Amino acid sequence: MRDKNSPAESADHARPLPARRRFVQGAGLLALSASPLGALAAQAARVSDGVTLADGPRQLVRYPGKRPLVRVTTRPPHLETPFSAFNEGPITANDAFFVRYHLANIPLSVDLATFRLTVGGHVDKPLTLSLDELKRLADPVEIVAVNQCSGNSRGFSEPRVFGAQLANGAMGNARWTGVPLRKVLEQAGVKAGAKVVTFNGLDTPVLPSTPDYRKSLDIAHAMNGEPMLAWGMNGEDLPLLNGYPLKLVVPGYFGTYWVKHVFEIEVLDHPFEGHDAFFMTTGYRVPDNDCQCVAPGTPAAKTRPISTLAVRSFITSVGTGGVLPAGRTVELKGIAFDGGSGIRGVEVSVDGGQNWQAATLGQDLGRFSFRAWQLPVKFARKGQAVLMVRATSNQGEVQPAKANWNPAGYRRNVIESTPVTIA
Ligand SMILES: Nc1nc2c(c(=O)[nH]1)N[C@H]1C(S)=C(S)[C@@H](COP(=O)(O)O)O[C@H]1N2
Ligand SMILES: [Mo]
Repeated sequence: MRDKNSPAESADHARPLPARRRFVQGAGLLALSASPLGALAAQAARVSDGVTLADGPRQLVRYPGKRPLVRVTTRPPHLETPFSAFNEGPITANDAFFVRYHLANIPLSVDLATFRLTVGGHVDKPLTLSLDELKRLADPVEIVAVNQCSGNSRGFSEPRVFGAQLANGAMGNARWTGVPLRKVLEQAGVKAGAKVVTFNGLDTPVLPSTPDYRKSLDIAHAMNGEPMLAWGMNGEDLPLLNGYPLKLVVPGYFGTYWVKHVFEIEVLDHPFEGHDAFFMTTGYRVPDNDCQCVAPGTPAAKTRPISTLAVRSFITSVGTGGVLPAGRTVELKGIAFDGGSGIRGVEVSVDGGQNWQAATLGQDLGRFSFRAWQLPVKFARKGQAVLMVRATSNQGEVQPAKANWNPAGYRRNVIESTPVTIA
């Protein structure tokens, strides 16, 4: 078994984090006595990602196989990518990729000698496959696709909403390697009358009253060739915390469908209902209208399961409160993405939205990927400036100037504003 899944390293999951935090802060204090200002800055950089939501500054924590990530919760692990990682390029490194779990009993190691994927239910020939057998079932395919949590950026919702208070780091873009789900279902022989396909991962609830984490796709979607059973991420095995050894990749759809440690697939000839359908029938639902939004602070009368990503864009080369020089050219850089039509254009404003300039798009890694963009700008005067960025998708979807609101804070995609100082 590989090192990163060894029980010794995995035991880190259970190590009480306050001790680690005391250590980091203690180290900062030691250095502080040597060089007050420099050390203060360094300490802040180590313990926080620089984002302060209503809960206060957010701390960085270290998990196996990961660089320091932003701690949202520890039981279960819920970790955000520090936003600076998105400036490293359109592919998110495996050790920087965010982590989301709903259930605290997560696998601390997976043994490929015993791991089996089963495919059953409304099929002619139920399958039980080792990972090697799955890898041989069809020619492997690759796709670059964004995995974004439905609640990414929820912490900016106004009025504030229930749920993990996330900034913008609950997303990532990777090259996934696997086999199309369709090939696997064809092998099992889906019977006439099939309606939905359900997916279950190895993590389990702590209490019987907590529903298991299961998701479903309509049979047509499951069979359309896009969803993939992936074992590879950026040319390596999946990191344990991102679903080793196998995860469902659903290009263009929110991360909630990307079931990690998937080991059980069931075809149903009836709707997916009951206790363990909670995350389809109760959770992860949006207002059933075009904007998937309601008047801020009001409930939604009718809902439907969340589905595709909304068009979004970010500046990655400078953050809120950043300092840029006056009088010389500065290269602004960032990323844009949508639910799978691809990015047609990105425009940038350096004067709070009065004038917009077209950015140059970077390499096209596919319609489900982050698309890099860049734009040289020059600030004539010193002072304050508000940078803004807005993307348009190939299907003509544009980001809204005013944030859409819904009770769960899902699918935020307002045009981002970044106040900076020109000095
Ligand atoms: N088994 C399992 N898969 C899961 C979840 C989970 O709790 N358990 N959470 C989902 C949600 S809501 C998100 S946003 C993504 C996050 O993927 P990542 O942790 O690999 O970044 O995993 C999805 N798959
Ligand atoms: Mo999520």
